Amino acid sequence: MSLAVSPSPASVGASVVVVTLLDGSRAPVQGADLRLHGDMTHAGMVPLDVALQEQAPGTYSASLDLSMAGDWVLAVRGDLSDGRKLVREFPLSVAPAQP
Ligand SMILES: [Cu+2]
Repeated sequence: MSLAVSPSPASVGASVVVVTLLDGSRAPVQGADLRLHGDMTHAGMVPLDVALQEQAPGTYSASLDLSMAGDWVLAVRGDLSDGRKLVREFPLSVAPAQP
């Protein structure tokens, strides 16, 4: 699984996250039910929780509003169509809003 955020590098504001899911032979994994949970590494933030929509085979995306600069952790959790579960965390450093 890989995760990309645009704009890149990430900054405060509207962003798009794209998760690419490939199997062991690098074929796209279709039909997964994926959610993204975003939280910061300090206490007291309201976390983000969004569903990722499959845009193309094995490519899932969602819009995010990154509300604060600093260190985030984006956790992707999901159920694959064969019943397996998936959890993976991606650290993300978010810069202040760009002018
Ligand atoms: Cu914060």
